[in-house]
Amino acid sequence: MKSKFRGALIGGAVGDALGAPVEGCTWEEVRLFHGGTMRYTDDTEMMIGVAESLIDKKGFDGADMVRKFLRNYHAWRGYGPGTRAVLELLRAGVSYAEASKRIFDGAGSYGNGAAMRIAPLGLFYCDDIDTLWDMAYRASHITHSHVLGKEGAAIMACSVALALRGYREEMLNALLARTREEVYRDKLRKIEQLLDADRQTVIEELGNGEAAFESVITAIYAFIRFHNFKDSVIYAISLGGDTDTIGSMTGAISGAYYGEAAIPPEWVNALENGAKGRSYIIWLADELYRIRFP
Ligand code: R7I
Ligand code: MG
Ligand code: MG
Repeated sequence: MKSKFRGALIGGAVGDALGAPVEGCTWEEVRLFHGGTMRYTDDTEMMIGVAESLIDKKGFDGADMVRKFLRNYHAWRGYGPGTRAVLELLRAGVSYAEASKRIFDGAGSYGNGAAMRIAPLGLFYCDDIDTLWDMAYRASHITHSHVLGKEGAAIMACSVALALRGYREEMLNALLARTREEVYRDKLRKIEQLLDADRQTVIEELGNGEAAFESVITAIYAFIRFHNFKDSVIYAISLGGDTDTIGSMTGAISGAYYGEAAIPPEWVNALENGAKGRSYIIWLADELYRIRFP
């Protein structure tokens, strides 16, 4: 179980860092790339904030999570424009109940920014899916008030919890039993018929974009289609589009399922290891584990 906690956090960071240099590229461009130290992006920086807050507060605490996000924020890690705007509002003192509702003309964001950071919550509340679903909505609201942004994050959190508990394809029915939004239900139902599909069909049917409903189900699909960590994450990135985020979410789910030992050591060793780098992320995973399974 401890190895699975590490797998989820390091797996997410590695998927993010592998996908980062090719974010927005086509598969043809992805193939032309690679080498060097791998830097993670906003996906992992925010995941670290979620983990830190859960550890400090021994559970979800919105005001504290806001503080963690602001303390860790480095614009150069490549935040989405909506999240950047919300973090500025929060820094200016707007309450976190309000800030996320002010963007996209009051619609709130349905970007994948809430889903991409949620893995630690899935680990923390792994044994209580009702509470997990509710907490995922609350943790998402800090930056993503659109219901599709929250639902995507709840599905991602639930996938991590189910993977930790040994679910693979069986997670699809468990997710369908929870998910209310039709765009997600529709894509979850398609996964089993797409297991041999070519890339173009997968991109058309499931998506590879920055909207949560264009990427969360794609990450679950990449986990289910292959039978080891490496193949799933390489496949996720090979779809092009929002590569760091789909790579990160696939890495987190796969890491929770297979454990730390399944992650290629050359990937882990290439991951940046300065302040809040690889060693710190492993420490966060161990702390979360220690709190949940004392
Ligand atoms: O969701 P968010 O934090 O973005 C995360 C992405 C990941 O790929 C990271 O790796 C990083 O690169 O950014 O940031 P948002 O700006 O809230 O949402 C992402 C995008 O989704 C936006 O830039 C919009 O293009 C789109 N989007 C919307 N468009 C119209 N109306 C999100 N919500 C809306 C909306 O309500
Ligand atoms: Mg990113
Ligand atoms: Mg991204």
